[in-house]
Amino acid sequence: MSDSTGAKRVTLLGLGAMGTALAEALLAKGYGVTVWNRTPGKAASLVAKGASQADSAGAAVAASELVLVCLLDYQSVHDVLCDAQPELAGRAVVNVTNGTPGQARELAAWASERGATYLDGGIMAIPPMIATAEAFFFYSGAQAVFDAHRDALDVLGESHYLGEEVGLAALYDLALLGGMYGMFMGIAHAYALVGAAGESAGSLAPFLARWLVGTDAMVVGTADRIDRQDYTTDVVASLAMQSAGYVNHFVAAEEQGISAELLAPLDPLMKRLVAAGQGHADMAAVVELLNTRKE
Ligand code: FVH
Repeated sequence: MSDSTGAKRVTLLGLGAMGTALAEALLAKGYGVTVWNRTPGKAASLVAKGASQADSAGAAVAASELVLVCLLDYQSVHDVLCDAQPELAGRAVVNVTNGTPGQARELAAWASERGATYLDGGIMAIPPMIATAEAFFFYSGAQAVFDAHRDALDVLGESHYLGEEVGLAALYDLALLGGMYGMFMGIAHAYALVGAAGESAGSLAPFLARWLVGTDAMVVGTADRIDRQDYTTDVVASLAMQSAGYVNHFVAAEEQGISAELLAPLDPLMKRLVAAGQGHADMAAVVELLNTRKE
């Protein structure tokens, strides 16, 4: 859908930190952007840059074929889209709100019942990264929506379409966020440990950054072992060795007067594998214990 100037139109529902960054990126590339937000005052800076502010979610949805949704959570998405139900038919809804694969499947079915096509998205960026080379997005669901609106989606960041299974974008998004939070647990523990000894975080930072950057090889190597289901060949750092040394984290934490609770969950998993005779295996074997559907 284009306006009288020929500009392609995009509607954006939600003007939090991320929705505002998405709208700004589209405006900067010459898209005609209609915005709506529950708290209307947040649209002022975008209107000053050329956005049109709709006075209801329904009016915003009516304004463009492509409707980008960026709200706090799926409850807010349901609240907002329910108010715009009559206008949804014929719309391409691209929802980049964080959620679960199950929520994405449920919303896709709900949208389809109302005549809209649905693409789910996961944003792998923080607002200042939007429209830079560092930002990337996962998409899954209706390929027709992805293909038809790829130009607009590519403005926001590098687009990765994962397939028609609509839950995949949320799955990949949560997988990457899980990796990030796991890394943050290690970072927090490291700074707490040195901090309790009177060392500044800044004195450790260059070494910690160098150490963590080196984990990219571990990411790829672990994936290879998991996909081959072979945790034993070429092991240079066995579970038995790592489990034996892991206790030092708890002893040192106690000596320094800090909690080691962020590191604690890995300890019993390593011990279970060693007790089961897998001490010679690689740490990647821990993944096998996390699948609770396996007997
Ligand atoms: N910001 C970030 O770094 C991350 C990066 C990765 C992706 N996430 C996800 O993006 C979604 C939006 O995040 P956000 O940063 O824009 O969040 P807020 O600034 O808190 O804005 C929230 C917007 O949602 C509106 N809202 C909340 N509840 C309702 C509701 N019941 N009905 C209608 N709108 C609602 C809120 O409106 P208002 O408070 O201004 O009236 C904001 O527009 C999110 O899924 C992240 O996980 C961001």
